[in-house]
Amino acid sequence: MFEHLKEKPADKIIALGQAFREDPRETKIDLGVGVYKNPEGVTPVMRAVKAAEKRLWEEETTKSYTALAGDPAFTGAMADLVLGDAVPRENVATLATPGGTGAVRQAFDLVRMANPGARVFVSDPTWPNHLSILAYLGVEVVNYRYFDSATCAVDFDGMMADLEGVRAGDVVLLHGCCHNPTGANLTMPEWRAVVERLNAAGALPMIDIAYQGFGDGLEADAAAVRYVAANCPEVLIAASCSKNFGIYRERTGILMAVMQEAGLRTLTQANLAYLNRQTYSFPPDHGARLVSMVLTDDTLRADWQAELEDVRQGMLKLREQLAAELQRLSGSDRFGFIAQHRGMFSRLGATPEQVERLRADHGIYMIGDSRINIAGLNDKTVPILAKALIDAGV
Ligand code: PLP
Ligand code: TYF
Repeated sequence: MFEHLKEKPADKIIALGQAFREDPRETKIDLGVGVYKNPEGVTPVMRAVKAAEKRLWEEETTKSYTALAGDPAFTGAMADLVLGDAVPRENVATLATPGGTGAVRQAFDLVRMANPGARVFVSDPTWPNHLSILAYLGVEVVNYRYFDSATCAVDFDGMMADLEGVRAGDVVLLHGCCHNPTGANLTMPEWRAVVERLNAAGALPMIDIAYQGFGDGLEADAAAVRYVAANCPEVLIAASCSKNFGIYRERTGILMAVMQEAGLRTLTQANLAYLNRQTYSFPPDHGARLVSMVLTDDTLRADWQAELEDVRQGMLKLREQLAAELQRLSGSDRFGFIAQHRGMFSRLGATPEQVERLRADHGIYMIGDSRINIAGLNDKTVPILAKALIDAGV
């Protein structure tokens, strides 16, 4: 049977990580996969997570199954973190999932189940796994313009023009904050215009939020998703705990379906649980339990927020350093966008040839579309990257 299998395209981000590991040069710099690294290049276990893990080891009395939709303590705490008081909880159905990717997958599956004809509009560019999951599920994808390569900012006019094509029942995927791969984000007035457009068309917004706390802060990064949740009849939200809790390998995420018609909640909740049952039955609990412990214990939560804030400030500082160094070397403001972008990523606007030259000549690894992971830098490597970019003619 296996001979009938076809080759599958590799994940380019993961393949780049492999190439980096195989590069023998000591001076190499990894700006590839979106994993936070401290200035020493380490992805640490966050202090509050470590403390929760210790407490869990001492206090946990059973590892029996939780619930198909996950532990309510986790889904409730995450709904609070993401939604704040934007919508009453009787209007929210929740599903614990393996990572944000699990939430994205279950969301697309729910869309297909509820409306097999739905098209999903995605930003051009978007996270490659959005596209690969949609293709796998056989859901029709429509791109909307998002990034202006000349300014490295959002092409909002292009985006709105393309959203004119949205029809009733379509889904429009938006990044809640810290857009991956560009780092360019909508302003609040722009979010309001998008909501007005989608509501006029009868389309459903789906928000993927994988970096809450990495952009402008925990509350500020949730402002858009809260606005959309409060102002649209139905919204899907996929949130990841991988980055902001640093628990990548624990696979912890949540899907939320928000509806103004509270009478639909029981039906929607049952369908969410059904999706988990068909794919993997009970979702993983270890990471979810750590998250709910951290979020509901005042001391752990304060320490987690302080560490997350240090991480965020560190990335902002690197952005400013890189923008300033590039301004100094180029004698122009054309790299100012790096300090404007938010989150882990910036798309620099280099050509694939320039990206390849940076790798071959300098051992600097970034994604082929010139996305860099800001957290891959430190005080010493910022000037090295800046000089290499100018040398490569970026
Ligand atoms: N969505 C986006 C845009 C991401 O960048 C990521 C990245 O890691 C995810 C979702 C999901 O991540 P995970 O499945 O590791 O929680
Ligand atoms: O975009 C990134 O780098 C992160 C991490 O298949 C990631 O979202 C990359 C590839 C992948 C899963 C996660």
